[in-house]
Amino acid sequence: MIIHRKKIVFSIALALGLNHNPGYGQAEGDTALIDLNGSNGITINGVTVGDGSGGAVSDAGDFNGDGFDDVIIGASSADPGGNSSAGSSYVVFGSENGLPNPLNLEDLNGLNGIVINGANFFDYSGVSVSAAGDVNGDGNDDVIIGADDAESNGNSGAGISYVVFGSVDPLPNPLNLYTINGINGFSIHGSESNDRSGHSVRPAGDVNGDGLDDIIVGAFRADPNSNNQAGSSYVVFGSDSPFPNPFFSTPSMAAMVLLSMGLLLETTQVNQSAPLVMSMVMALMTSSLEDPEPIPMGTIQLAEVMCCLAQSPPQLIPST
Ligand SMILES: [Ca+2]
Ligand SMILES: [Ca+2]
Ligand SMILES: [Ca+2]
Repeated sequence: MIIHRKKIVFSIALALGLNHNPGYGQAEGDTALIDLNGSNGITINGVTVGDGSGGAVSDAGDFNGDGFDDVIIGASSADPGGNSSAGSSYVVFGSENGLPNPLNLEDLNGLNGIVINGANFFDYSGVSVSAAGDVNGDGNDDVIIGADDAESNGNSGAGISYVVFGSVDPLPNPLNLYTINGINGFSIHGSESNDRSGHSVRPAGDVNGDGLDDIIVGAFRADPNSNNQAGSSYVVFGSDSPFPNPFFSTPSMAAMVLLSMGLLLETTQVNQSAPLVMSMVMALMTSSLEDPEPIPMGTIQLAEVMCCLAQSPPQLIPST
């Protein structure tokens, strides 16, 4: 801890031009960030004033499948397409040929990396970024991007997290998150206003041991069981069956799926479009039928719904 503080102090001193010589706060052999020269590391610079690139950083696995690890950088205050703070995230591809130093994010061209832009203004996409593992089991590493201020299903600040599937084939550059369609990735929508789901996103390993990587999404301002801002976290299991998109967010959305299968009679809970219902039903129908587990009606929780959609569908019990 003390060492870290020294490094921080030293970095500040450098930034202020107070000290350019090793000695103050820098032990022999330390490397100041300003000394990165391309052979010992590189600097990656943001595009525009106020973008805030580097507010979140992570490894990105091997997103483009070329055998070299990639990184992902969030700039949640970026204004892609003039949309204030829609946010941008940048996947920078690793390379055996060396990377420019500094690497300017505006130079990403689809070959050396891609830009992933937020869907709507003030979504703050890229507030969290991470490798996701291989969520869909196609052999390519995927990434996950949080947009914790995004509106979901009319709920402001519910938050949306986007899993973008990696690919060896070139992806559009820029890739806009509003084009995520269930084939190139899927979106995980928060439940209630101001849940801020996606404020944190991380890979979860393989929690359920099915060989597919899982992810975890944090909603630190969720109010489970009427406990104000007790917070909720959601583990979403990977699946090699098609994901519904958007991924259900609320119990009422789950109810729609069940209703559409003739298993729930509470029509007041249906308020979504037919295509969305159909996509969810298709996901259910194409999922594995192994190890069904009954889920009682009326007690549908988000995590259980995620389970039933992402993994094997449960044996549904009709409402009485
Ligand atoms: Ca790569
Ligand atoms: Ca994948
Ligand atoms: Ca798994």
